[in-house]
Amino acid sequence: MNDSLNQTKQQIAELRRLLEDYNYQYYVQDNPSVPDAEYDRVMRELIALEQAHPEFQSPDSPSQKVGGQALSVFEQVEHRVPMLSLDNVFSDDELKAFEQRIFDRLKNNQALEFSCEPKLDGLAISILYRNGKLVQAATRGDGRVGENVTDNIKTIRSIPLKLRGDNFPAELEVRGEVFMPKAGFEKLNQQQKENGGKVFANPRNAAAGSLRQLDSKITAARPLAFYAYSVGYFEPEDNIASSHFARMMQLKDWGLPVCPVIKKVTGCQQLAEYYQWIGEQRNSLAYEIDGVVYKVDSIELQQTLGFVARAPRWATAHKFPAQEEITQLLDVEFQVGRTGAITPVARLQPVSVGGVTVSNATLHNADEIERLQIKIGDTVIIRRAGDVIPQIVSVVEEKRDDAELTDIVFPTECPVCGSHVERIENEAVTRCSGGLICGAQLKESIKHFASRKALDVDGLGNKLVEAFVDLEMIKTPADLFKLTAEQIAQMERMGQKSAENLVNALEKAKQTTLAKFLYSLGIREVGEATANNLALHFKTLDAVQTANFEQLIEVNDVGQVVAEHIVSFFAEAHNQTVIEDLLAAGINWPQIEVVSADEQPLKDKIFVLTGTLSTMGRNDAKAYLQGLGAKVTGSVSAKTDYLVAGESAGSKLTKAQDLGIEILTEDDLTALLTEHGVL
Ligand code: D41
Repeated sequence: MNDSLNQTKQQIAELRRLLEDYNYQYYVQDNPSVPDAEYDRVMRELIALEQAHPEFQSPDSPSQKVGGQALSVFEQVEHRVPMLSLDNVFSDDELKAFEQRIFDRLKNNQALEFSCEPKLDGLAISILYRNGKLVQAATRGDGRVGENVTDNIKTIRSIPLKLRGDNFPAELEVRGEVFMPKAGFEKLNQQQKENGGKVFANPRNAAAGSLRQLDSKITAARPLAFYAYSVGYFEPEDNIASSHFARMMQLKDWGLPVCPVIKKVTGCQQLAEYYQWIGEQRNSLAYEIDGVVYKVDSIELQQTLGFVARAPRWATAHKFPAQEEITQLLDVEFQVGRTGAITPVARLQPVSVGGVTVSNATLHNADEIERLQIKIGDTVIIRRAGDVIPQIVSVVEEKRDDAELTDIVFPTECPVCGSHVERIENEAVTRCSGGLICGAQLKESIKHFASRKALDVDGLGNKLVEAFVDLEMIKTPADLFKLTAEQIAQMERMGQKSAENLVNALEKAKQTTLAKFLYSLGIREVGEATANNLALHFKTLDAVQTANFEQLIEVNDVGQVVAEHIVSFFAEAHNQTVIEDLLAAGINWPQIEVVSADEQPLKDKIFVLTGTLSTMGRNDAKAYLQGLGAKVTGSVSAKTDYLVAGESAGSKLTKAQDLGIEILTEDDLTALLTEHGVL
């Protein structure tokens, strides 16, 4: 080989090593070492070199993660060691019985060590590494024979194509779960909806559907992830640890991702504690789980215990109570929201789902009804996940009795005010065109107007607002300020005292800020942060009202859609009248000081936000900071001035600490924003 070729070869090797390192830092250590843009740059460089020099192509190059030729069928693969299944327990009693069976078999009652991990809701696969190189991957199938999905598995970024270090067995079969993190699942379904593709019912189906693609380029585009959970066949035996937990740590050293909340415990009581602990974190985990798995930690004891009917005696899954149930769709009602959006709501035969009685579920919009092909009277599967409104997953076709079904008819008139409804092309939402003439929109607008982040009227509850509107005592938000204590005292469950308190609260609410006033108007897509940016940018109500589209999109965080909503809101004569009435009622705010761009208090300071903030969204925080002149970036570097660390901040926090960057807590941030008059 000539010198220049040799150099290219070395360059390719170096780029591959870099990318392998980045992947390891990112997926296994959970500590990204470079921004995504840098990763992409190196990847592009590698791909360009490999294309120019096909002689240096290699099946284990990180560039192979983009997918290859499509297959016509999946080949069958026999597993070297069968992939066992898992038994389940559903209660503490069943858990005790599991431990007792182990004691009986071992003829020993000594508390045992267990390794515990979440039970991911994905699909099991087996990956074979030969001399550290990924040579084959197969689905579990029936446990004995699975499907060869090597090309697809190779596209998953967290799965290394080459192991790290040198003390791994020459033949090593790694078992684990392929899954789709919640965020990726939401995003994928959004894309599928937009492109008219299949919408997946849950992350598990999405993961399975994505892995079983004959064209690995499709799999490559799907946000799949992997955690290893056991070792299958290996040879030679010298270097492998003798406990499950220690083996998982070895896999991690060799570059394979292992679930970070894996834990070693002793005895049945601690198993129950682990179950409780994971249950508490369930909603905040980035992926769906349906329980936890306990495994006797000693491999020697595992071998003594053996298995029955394909399930090991030394392991069990402790499942969370079912989150899905079957029930019947009794009726569909249509609710009208603040912006006129009409949402179909399913009324269900009440059923207990994981301990909570569910009698309503959202059907989102007309597309969802179409997708589900659902009719009133259908038997349906519903799912409750965390605190979100229950959803209908699917119709149980087998239980359909056509004679008992009624079609769901989307209304052509608003069910509340009778105005015509409109659906803009390519938008999923159907809206009532009635504006504040519509009682439902009026009620929701007034609730919003008086809410804590808007004018913050103390003592004006939802029921009271609804009653005022129903009795036609209020026709616009401005009418609130005309109410007298005598009128209010007439209302149900209102005494003279609380009526007076409400009048006082309304009086107090008149003193506000321009940002809160703009937010309180309920302009579509104008949240707290946008309202704040508008106020900081334009300084006066008049300037906001007269701003045109081009001027609006100059504002931080205001895109074309928001700008259009703002323009059309102020163009509406009716809205102008409401604003005039509100100002006439005495609503006022302090003048915003005009600060030139170079006097912005955080001018050119670079902030990074990480973790969860409890009092505001990360986007809000970003907009507030930008409003003060700061730059907000995604990754920590030596140039970063401040890192704002919310709840469960991870690798960015560690990195900032390492670099000696000033760390702000959420309280520090709130204090900073308050100091500059933003909050
Ligand atoms: O997270 C999982 N879904 C998971 C599945 C896990 N964490 N551990 C598992 N361990 C096993 C044994 C004990 C047999 C090695 C499993 C599974 N099996 C499993 N997944 C599908 C069938 C069996």
